[in-house]
Amino acid sequence: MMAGFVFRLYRERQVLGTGWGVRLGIMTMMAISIFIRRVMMPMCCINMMVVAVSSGKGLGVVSLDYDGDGDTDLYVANDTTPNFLYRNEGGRFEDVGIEAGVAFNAQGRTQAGMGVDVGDVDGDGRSDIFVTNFSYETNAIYQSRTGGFFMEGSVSTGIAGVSLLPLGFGTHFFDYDNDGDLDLFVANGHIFSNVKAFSLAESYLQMDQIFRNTDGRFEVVSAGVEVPGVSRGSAIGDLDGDGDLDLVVLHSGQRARVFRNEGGNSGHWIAVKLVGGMQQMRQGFSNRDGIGAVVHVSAGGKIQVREVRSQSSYLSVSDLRLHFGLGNARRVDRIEVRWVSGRVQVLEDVGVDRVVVVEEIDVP
Ligand SMILES: [Ca+2]
Ligand SMILES: [Ca+2]
Ligand SMILES: [Ca+2]
Ligand SMILES: [Ca+2]
Repeated sequence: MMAGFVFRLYRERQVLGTGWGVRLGIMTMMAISIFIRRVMMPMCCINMMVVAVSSGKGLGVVSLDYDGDGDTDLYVANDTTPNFLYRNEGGRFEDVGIEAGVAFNAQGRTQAGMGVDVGDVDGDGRSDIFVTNFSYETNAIYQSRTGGFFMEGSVSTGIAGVSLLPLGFGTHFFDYDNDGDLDLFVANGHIFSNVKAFSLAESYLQMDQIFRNTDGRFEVVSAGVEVPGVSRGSAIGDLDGDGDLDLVVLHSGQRARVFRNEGGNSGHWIAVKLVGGMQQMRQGFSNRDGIGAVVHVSAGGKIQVREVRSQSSYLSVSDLRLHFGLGNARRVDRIEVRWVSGRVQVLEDVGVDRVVVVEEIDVP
């Protein structure tokens, strides 16, 4: 079905160039810099601690506080081996993927596990996990339940059938229509250029997918991203600053594509940018970008939650600002920021359609 508005393929060009290309180039360099400083360096240390007890074929990785205890845990999507959920135990990490229900699909099988993202798709305040997989595998959505457990719900959410043939890589939970719930993007493309020679139902070039969220169920909509390609990484951000999230998709052997969101800003929105106290080298404060902080936004009778992270999708980094679609809500009742330092800051009665910068301070 049609989405009511579309993403417009703005440019299909080399990443580095002029105009949009320069912005993308800067974004890419910033992303790499952030990834190295905020992810790779900490991950090196983490791996030294956990690799002795777990081995897998990791492709996708994402951080999240899955148990809500205030420290950052890690999820790793593995290729054909059980996925890991590393619970943070005071700086050491223990793999609890199997007992938490996020290691296998609903049939108890391992899958290919490429891209991964985290978001609260059903509004219960707990993070759900999404993983893209190979062709003839469904993409997996691990829905949070109480007690730190998850249920794989690709069938019940409507994702299974339409993800069976495509081979997924990059992915995002994002509220593309600003109506207050998290929709889903999946970048698709096969890894075998000659796949037609042995599988007539498959193709090397595939179309990306937008899934619209309606009360926790997902339906593929025609939103303009259905351009055949060999998609791999993807990133989101409001590139043109008009209040809706745009898309950048990288391709194997092809130019990058920029999809500008045309009409997603019909609903109100707010974006939250965090600046941790370590920006001023203050000991005991949070990292500069607020990575790991959890933000609750209350507006229009709904509470939405996001967590700042610098990695998701597949080999990609998106804008670190947290974007919340607000629908018809004209004010935000409350913004609560829970920093990784343990500090909690609250803003009340905040205007919409703007970027709010929250700097970490000591609150009396
Ligand atoms: Ca935790
Ligand atoms: Ca949830
Ligand atoms: Ca939405
Ligand atoms: Ca935009």
